[in-house]
Amino acid sequence: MEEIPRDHPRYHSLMVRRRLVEGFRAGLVAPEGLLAHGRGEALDYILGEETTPPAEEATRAAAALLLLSKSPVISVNGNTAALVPDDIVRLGGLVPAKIEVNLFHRTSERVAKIKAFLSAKGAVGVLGDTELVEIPGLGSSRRLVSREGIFAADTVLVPLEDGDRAEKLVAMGKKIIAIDLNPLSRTARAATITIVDNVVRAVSNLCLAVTELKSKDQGHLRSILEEFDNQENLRRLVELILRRLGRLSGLDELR
Ligand code: PTJ
Repeated sequence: MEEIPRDHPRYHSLMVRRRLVEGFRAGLVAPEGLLAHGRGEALDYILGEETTPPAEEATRAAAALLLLSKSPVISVNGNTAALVPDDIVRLGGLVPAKIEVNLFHRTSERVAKIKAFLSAKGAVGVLGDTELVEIPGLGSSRRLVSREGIFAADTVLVPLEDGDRAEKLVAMGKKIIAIDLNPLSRTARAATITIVDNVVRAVSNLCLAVTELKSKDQGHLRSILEEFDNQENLRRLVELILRRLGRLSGLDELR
């Protein structure tokens, strides 16, 4: 691939794109994953390409929830595997949480490639290819989940979801942590906790928050959760977007 000059103003963003394209060429990422990333990039651009205070709060609440859970699972799709494989493996070890490959555009070949890729990064016992059962009422291939993984989980971390699975998992009584740059998406609205941030920053921040909170007692973790209100957090994010666009367009009253 051609060299990206380090002094390019969009260097970081171009390097993230490169990781995704390499993941696509290696058979980890679905073609649709490239399109989904473009949508995410546009929202990230509007959010200033940085972790916002509401996202920080959501990340802290998510870390508390993961640590309080008895059987947490990290659901991994093609984009997540290509963009943050090391952080996913690290997070799985820190919590600890099981890792399960779960794809919307599912092929057994891509599941196997993602599993092998994560295993080569140090993940142990990656789920998603055997002992599959169905999430009730879900039509997409995402319904196929591991019996001892997502199906049995009390909390599922779902980076970059595509819509209705989060709702169905909540209906099954599970707690859902979504990572989604779109605060208006169905996933963001349905989740117990939504981290509106780029997965590239969010998973690494989650690792930091879990490390910090790991030594705290359960009462402390519960109080973090009780203080967190997902709908209010999403509302603040939309407000933040409005203010930012207002500032950029020079509309004083929105400053
Ligand atoms: O690997 P597969 O087969 O499971 O497919 C994965 C994709 C992402 C293609 C599939 O889940 C899909 O089609 O997702 P959607 O419906 O495009 O939704 C993805 C959501 O993630 C959108 O709300 C995007 O804004 C958001 N998103 C995209 N890139 C990022 C992101 N959120 C956080 N960080 C990103 N880098």
